[in-house]
Amino acid sequence: MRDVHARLAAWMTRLGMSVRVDAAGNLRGVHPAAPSTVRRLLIGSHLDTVARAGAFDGVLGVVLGIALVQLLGRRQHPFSIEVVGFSDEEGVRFGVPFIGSRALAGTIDRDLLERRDTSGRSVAEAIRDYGLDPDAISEARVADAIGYLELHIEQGPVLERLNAALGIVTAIAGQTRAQVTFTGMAGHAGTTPMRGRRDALAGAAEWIGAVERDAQGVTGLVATIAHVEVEPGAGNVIARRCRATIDIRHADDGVRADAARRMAATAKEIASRRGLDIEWEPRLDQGTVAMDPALTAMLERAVVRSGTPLHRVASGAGHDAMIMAARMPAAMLFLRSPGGISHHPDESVMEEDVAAALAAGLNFLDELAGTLS
Ligand code: HGY
Ligand code: MN
Ligand code: MN
Repeated sequence: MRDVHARLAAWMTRLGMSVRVDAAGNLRGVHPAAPSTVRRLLIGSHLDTVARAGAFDGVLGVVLGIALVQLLGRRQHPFSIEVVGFSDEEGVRFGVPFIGSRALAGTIDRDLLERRDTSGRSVAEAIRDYGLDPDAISEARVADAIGYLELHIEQGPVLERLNAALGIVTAIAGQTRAQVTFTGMAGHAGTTPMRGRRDALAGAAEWIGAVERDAQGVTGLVATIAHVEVEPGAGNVIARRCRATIDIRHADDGVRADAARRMAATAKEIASRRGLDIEWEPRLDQGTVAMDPALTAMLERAVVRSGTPLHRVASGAGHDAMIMAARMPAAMLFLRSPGGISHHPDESVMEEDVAAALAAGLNFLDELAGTLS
């Protein structure tokens, strides 16, 4: 993150932007407006990634924000532009996402600062380790922005299937995340009869299959169990404990909540039948968020003016825009993901789509300025 901050801060500074890192580790560069106004547009995305990620998820939106400032040159709009590189959107390290954007939205609480990573370091300690002051986190909050724009890869197959360069995001699907712990009893793999075992991993495995079958049966529902920790983890010892993360998403909050309830009940049923203890620890219950109609209409006009065909698409992936939307009008523009590939080293973008996004972005700034003057 230090390297990314240094590289992007150098680009921002060269463009005359004032650059800082706030108490949540967000990189923030401000391009001043015409002197007479204090209004501010935020353009941002996240700089953190998942493990073994691609090179565009998140960072593309920050670099495109800087590129828009560069393309503006001496042109001034009746609002300043703040480009934000959020510090932690994926939630990989602490199990809860959107830490950076929650600091700007002012929704970080003590619980979040106390969450610990697998080495036992808390969010607050990690902030201190980086050389920042977690007690100053409230200063990261943005109170007066006129809006938030996020440019991001689609991370799915829709735009490619439509042979479309860009997509206007209508809404961002809600997500439920939890950690589920099955606890049984360790035992000797060679001497313990199969009948009567309290095998935590076997119980979790039965649950994982049941979750997949459940989600396959509901249109638009996705449920993913992708991180499993087994104790003691020796090949000749029956697993005493198995911790698994579950990630459930659907555009309709009711469908998602019902699925979460069903999948928790299934875990409980399997655990009791197998003599296992079960613990379901909620990590996130984020509702579906619609993008702001007025800002999205400006984005649509901007795309049409740039000559790119207009397509609207819902987002299955979560984004900082869903957090910022709680505090200000938010809009998102997707770029096509070749092969629908993301969260994978082969993630890519097409240069002509990046050019289309920048053209639309510049038109969006004009559209926004037109509504203010
Ligand atoms: O998980 C997501 O939806 C995003 O990549 N943070
Ligand atoms: Mn991601
Ligand atoms: Mn992302």
